[in-house]
Amino acid sequence: MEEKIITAENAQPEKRKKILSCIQPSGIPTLGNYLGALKNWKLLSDEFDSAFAVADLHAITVRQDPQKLRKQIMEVFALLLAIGLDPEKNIVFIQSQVPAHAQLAWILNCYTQFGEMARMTQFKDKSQSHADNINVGLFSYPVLMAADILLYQADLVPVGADQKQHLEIARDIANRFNGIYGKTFTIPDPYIGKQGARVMSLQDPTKKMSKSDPNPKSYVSVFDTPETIMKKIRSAVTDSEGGVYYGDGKDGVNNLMGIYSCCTNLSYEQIEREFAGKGYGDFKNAVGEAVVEELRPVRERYEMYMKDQAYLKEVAAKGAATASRVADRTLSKVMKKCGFVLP
Ligand code: ATP
Ligand code: LTN
Repeated sequence: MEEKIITAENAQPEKRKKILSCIQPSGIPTLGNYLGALKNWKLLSDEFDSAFAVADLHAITVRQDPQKLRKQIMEVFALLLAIGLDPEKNIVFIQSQVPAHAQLAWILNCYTQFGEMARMTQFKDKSQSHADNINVGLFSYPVLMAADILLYQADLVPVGADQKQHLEIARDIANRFNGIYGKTFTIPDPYIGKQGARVMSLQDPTKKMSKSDPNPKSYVSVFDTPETIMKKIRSAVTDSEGGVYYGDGKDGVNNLMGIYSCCTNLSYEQIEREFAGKGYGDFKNAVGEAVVEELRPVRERYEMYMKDQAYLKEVAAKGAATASRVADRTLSKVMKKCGFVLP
């Protein structure tokens, strides 16, 4: 058989995979958001064609104060730059500035079943914690998330473990649409980093650390000062036994070990060796210091970006224009397939 010689002319460059992820501006991001999602985004952004957004449309599924929301959107946008995402190489944008997200979400709503949404764990949890406002947006939240992902034909979606169920729905919706109309959407895979996939609350280590938790002692915010971080980690709930090792019934210690491991790259065995014969006081001090050092450069860059709001707005507008070009291509394809008449 004739051997095919690959030359510069006939080479089919392997298509770079695409990733997309978003974070809600529903409060100040926590160490959980950072270790579970943002840190991976930076690592992956060097390797993939990437788009990252502030999911502000998602944030209004829970009642927000307009002034606070406006502030938080810009804070989280500044944070995306502070973690090192390069807006020249990645698409970094604000979801509501790209109308295609809301447009595709409406269409996909009509290809999603009521029963599929009703069994979403996050919907059940949030309907309990916001019993006075179980709005339809909260219910169809995963459809908007599917629209975010499918518009960019993302291959991979880096998220924390809590978002796995929403990713499965996005895949189901995409498969269903492709089944009816022929291949339209790339089927996305979740990318869930091993460590930090689920950082737990410092006050109740059976619950995930959440930026909307009413008790600020339960989370470390990425903008907390070193003193606050040390105080919060020192008051983290552990157990009365005293040994630093990973095990059943040691949720608090397991959580701190996970955090320490993410910040230092040490394995659990190495951590157990480091703290053999030592108490929780020494351990918590070491965890606190590791977290302070991990977040220090992020906080410093964040403070620098926040001083220049005009620059942030300009970067966001450019990001939205680029995002719209990509998203509109997919939206037009979908609209044609559904039978709409394009202008
Ligand atoms: P809220 O608490 O307002 O519901 P959230 O922090 O859970 O918000 P997002 O802001 O949308 O949710 O999350 C952004 C990313 O951070 C997602 O990929 C999510 O999986 C991840 N994430 C959130 N909390 C944690 C956590 N405790 N541990 C690991 N990853 C997390
Ligand atoms: N629901 C997500 C935030 C989010 C998202 C997305 C994540 C909105 N749209 C698209 C990945 C891809 C959450 O993490 N709570």
